[in-house]
Parts: sequence; C-alpha cells; structure tokens
Amino acid sequence: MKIYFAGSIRAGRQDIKKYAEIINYLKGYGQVLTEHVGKENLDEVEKNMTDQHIYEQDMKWMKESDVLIADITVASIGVGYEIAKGEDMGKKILCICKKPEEGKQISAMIAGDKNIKTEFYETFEDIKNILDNFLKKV
Ligand code: 6IA
Repeated sequence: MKIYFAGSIRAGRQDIKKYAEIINYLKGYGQVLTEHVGKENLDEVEKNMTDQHIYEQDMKWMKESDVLIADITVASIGVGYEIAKGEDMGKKILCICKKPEEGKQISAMIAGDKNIKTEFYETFEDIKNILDNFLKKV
C-alpha cells in the first residue's frame, strides 16, 4: 500500500516529532511516500528545490497513493489543499486531529465533507487505534 501522509510544514513545525512517529507506524502498513513531512532538516534537504518542483513532486506522489492520511491539528493551507486534491482524485481520506480545546472546532470544510473520515485523538495509543481501524478496511 502507498500512503500519502500530510502534515503542516510552513504553517508550523511544532508537531514534527508526532509526525515522525506516525510515519514510522504507517510504515508497518506499506510505503509512506511523504517521509519528509516528519524530517527535522527539511529546509536543508530541500534547499535546492523550487516551490514548483515541490508541488509537482507532491502531486505525482498523491496520484500514486492508495490512501491520504492527514494530521490536521496544525491548520495548514497546504494540508487543506492536499485533502481537496485527494478527494478530487478519489482517494480514501482519513483526517486525524488532536481533540480540540473547549470552544474550538475544526473547519466545517473538513468536518462537513462526507467523503472525509475525521477522527480525534488524545494519546499516541489513540492514533494507533484510529490508523489500524482505517487501514484494516483499505
Ligand atoms: O502549507 P504547508 O507548508 O503547511 O503545507 C504542508 C503540506 O504541503 C505537506 O503535507 C506537504 O505534503 C506539502 N509540502 C509543503 N511544503 C513542502 C516541502 N518543502 N516539501 C514537500 N512537501 C511539502 C517545503 C520547503 C522547505 C524548504 C521548508
């Protein structure tokens, strides 16, 4: 199985360690095409890549992928764009999100889309269970 994992990059890297753990866990299910999302030194690795190159490469990987899994805890325009693109391409989509604080909600554009499954977590154990449940059915 080819997995496209999406997580915030320019919108903020505060969850990078969690992304790396998720990617590591997902590798038990197949090939993660977007390992860079969990890499600490991304700007170093990609310093010679133009934004156009990054975009085209990511869209190529998305076309190849069987599933799109996005951590939407850190609200990112790029991740939102990828979710919409993935939906247009007919991908199976799972969004995961840290349970929002009282009074906060995720975007209605994600929560209101019947083609997107969204699950909330508190612990990494929750994340693993959510991923297992979703990927077992793919
Ligand atoms: O708007 P954001 O940057 O937060 O968007 C994050 C999403 O867009 C991720 O899920 C990635 O798949 C994709 N993306 C954004 N930037 C990159 C990137 N390099 N490399 C690969 N995928 C990306 C960013 C430039 C780097 C020098 C910091």
